[in-house]
Amino acid sequence: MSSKRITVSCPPISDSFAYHCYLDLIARETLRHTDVEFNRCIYYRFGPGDINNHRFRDVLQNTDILLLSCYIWNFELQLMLTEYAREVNPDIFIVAGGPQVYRKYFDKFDCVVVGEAETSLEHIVNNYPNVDHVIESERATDFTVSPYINQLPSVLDVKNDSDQPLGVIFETSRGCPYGCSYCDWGSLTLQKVQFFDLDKVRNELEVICRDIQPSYMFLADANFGIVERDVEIAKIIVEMKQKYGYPKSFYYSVSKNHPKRNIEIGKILFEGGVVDNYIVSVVHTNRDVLAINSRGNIGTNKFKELAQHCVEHRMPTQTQLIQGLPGDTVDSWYESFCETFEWGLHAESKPYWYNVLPNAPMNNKRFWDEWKIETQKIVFAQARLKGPDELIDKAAEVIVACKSFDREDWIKMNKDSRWLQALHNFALLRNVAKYYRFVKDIPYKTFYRFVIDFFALTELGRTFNDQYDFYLRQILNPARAGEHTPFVFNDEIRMIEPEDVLFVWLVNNKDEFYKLIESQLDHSEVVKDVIEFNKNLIIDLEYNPIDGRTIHTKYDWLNWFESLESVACFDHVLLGPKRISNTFHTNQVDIVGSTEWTSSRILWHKTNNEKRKFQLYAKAILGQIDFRGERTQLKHWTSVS
Ligand code: B12
Ligand code: SF4
Repeated sequence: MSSKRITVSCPPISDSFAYHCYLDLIARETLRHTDVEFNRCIYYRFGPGDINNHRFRDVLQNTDILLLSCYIWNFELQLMLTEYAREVNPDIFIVAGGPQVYRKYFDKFDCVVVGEAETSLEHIVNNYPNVDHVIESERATDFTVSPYINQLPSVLDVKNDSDQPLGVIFETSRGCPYGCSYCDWGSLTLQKVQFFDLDKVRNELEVICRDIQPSYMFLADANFGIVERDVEIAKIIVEMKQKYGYPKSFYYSVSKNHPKRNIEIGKILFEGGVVDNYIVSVVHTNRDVLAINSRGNIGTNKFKELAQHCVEHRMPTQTQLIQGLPGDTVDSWYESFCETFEWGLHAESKPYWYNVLPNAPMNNKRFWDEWKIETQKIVFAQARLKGPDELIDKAAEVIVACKSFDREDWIKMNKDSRWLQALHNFALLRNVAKYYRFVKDIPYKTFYRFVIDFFALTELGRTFNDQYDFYLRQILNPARAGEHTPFVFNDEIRMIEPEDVLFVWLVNNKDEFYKLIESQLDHSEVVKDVIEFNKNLIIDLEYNPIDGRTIHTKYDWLNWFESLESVACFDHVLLGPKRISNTFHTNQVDIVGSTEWTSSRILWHKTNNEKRKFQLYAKAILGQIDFRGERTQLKHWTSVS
């Protein structure tokens, strides 16, 4: 009997940010003692054009078993491929697995695996077509062999075949003991964590960094830092970076508890130049909201402690929040956002929309009925898309209303988020707000509520609010569900996120913006001076490193804010800065991040082409979406008086 031919299809989220072929390697490794041969996997994105042009005809006609690895970002593609495969090869046997396969679609496939591939594939290959339609695979327990080491030629084959940077998924454990109701960690939440053999981890890392040399390495562990040995693993990753220069960048999900260990790991990776910031998965700060969504919470003090460690190590943070959780309201969302500032998390904040995952615990009738959940199919990640193919599978089912907030509230929450990002994260008013917080004892939520409400009455603020409002209403329109709606601002489609648009709009009108602020805050000399200081820190399109920038201050702001850099959160009123007139100058040309992804040069002064100028500015100042709050301010000053 001739051996069976297998093709794995696992298109990544984007070709230019691609984690290519992990499932292909797992399948090859799991079936290494079986009489099978593999075609090169479909490791890239494709569209209807590829199907119509019969790009996959030969490979599918030469396939006995097609393995589809299904995620939110490729499911439409896999369905398209399934239909086409049956057309060109009626005998093909199609097996689907992965977190996005759900009951409604089971009949499209000959076999569906719920759970891990390692414990189901051999059975399927040896027995098909006589296998159950739905297989609930057993938990895999043996993780001593490495797909990367044993299947190295296949990875290198994909790497050579692709003209895009290679990303690899890497694991040191599987499973998560928690059960946040919005999450679907490959059906492995509320599960015992299986830890991979440490020698295997080390050897695998060596092969990945020495031989594969990935641009991105994504650790798929649910809670890195959950055990002491993760510190050791972090050190190994840094050791590899020093030895081989790879991975160029590394991404991981921080364990929910163990703040001390998490910080230790964060510091090792940050100082080792593999991560740019420390990700704090706050989700929400309100305990009731967290409880409704089964998110076991970390005490406020633990977050404050964590923020304090981050400032001491000069490690920028990235705060992850989820907007639209059942139980949330406009006020609690706004307060939650501002509370993270109180904890000392000032740089990038990422407020994600609540994306309903088909296999998440919350996706049951009881919860939906209880919370009267309403969703809308929204094409998100709307900016930075390159072409129409990128739009396929970017639609998500987003919670836009429920018992605790309606659609109008959802719009309001979005507006508040964009303003808080632009004003605080991107630092348009961060210094002024900090002065009010630490010297005048005005909480961030009070300060920003006043400012945001004030701007809503101005022409400047309304110009953004009205257009953003229009955009949000378009995406909420049931008739446009699932349609791509670009954000049009001042007659132009914007390829940056709405918060970037707001920031750029205010920066381009910065004289007016700061004048309006000055008119509203108290008119003392010191407040005027801190506003002027904050204004001068902001890098705008007019900044030119050849001439540089000179600032005159009446108060000693640079030293005062520098001393605040080691204090994360407010606990008592401080004295303001000394009144010392000073002049500072900078010719700063570099934006220095921890890795090459977040480091860049200021280059826009070298061109007179307005469009190009803006592209260079956006790339340097807004470019790395995970690190925006650290890039908008001039940081390197020398005293000239
Ligand atoms: C890496 C990653 C990403 C990368 C992209 C990776 C890529 N390939 O391009 C990035 C960071 C960009 C990303 C983004 C997002 N992600 Co993500 N991501 C992951 C992560 C950490 C690893 C995926 C992985 O490869 N795991 C390792 C493999 C081995 O595990 P596995 O996928 O579970 O596969 C096993 C089984 O499912 C099964 N299996 C899988 N395929 C097949 C096929 C066959 C034939 C068989 C038999 C078995 C089988 O066997 C495998 C091994 O046992 C997972 C979490 C996790 N640890 O799994 C989330 C995860 C996949 N992401 C998730 C989500 C929600 C998102 C976002 C929507 C988040 C957001 N709100 O922005 C976005 C997507 C936005 C979009 N639509 O454009 C969800 C699930 C989504 C879904 N249903 O597909 C996950 C599970 C995390 C979670 N919170 O619940 N993600
Ligand atoms: S969000 Fe994180 S902690 Fe919560 S269940 Fe998912 S993987 Fe586990």
